Amino acid sequence: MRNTILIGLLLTTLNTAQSADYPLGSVQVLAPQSRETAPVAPTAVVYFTVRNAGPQADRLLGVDTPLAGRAQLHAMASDDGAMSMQRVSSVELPAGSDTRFTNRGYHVMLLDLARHPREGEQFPLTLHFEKAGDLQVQVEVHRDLPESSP
Ligand SMILES: [Cu+2]
Repeated sequence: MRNTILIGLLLTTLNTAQSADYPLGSVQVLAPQSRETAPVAPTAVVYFTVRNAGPQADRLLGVDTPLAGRAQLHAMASDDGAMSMQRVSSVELPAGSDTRFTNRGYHVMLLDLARHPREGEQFPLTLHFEKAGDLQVQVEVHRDLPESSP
């Protein structure tokens, strides 16, 4: 019984430490995460939430990382009932709201991978905002990610 409680406390601590947040003025990037990919996989994805707490809308214009030759903003779109993804040139970040990058909506797609990220690793990703400027975050790599993150 005592051991169970102790393990519970440890897990809570790990979960808190796991989710790093990165503020830049009124814009905040919450819990940037990637999924471990197979060595043959041609791409990797990055998920996070952008919180725009300011009174003005902003826009995410692009991202880059030394891990990949190309990093693109993608959106899921329904094409005759089948979901497919499309590259978008920017993502609107309305004032006072959270914009989620998940497996069901916007996401970052990494192509031309220099190497394949492994569970437990971190890699840098720089986000370019139209108004807030550039923000570098550390993306945490997990083997399994929840359906929608965070
Ligand atoms: Cu994609």
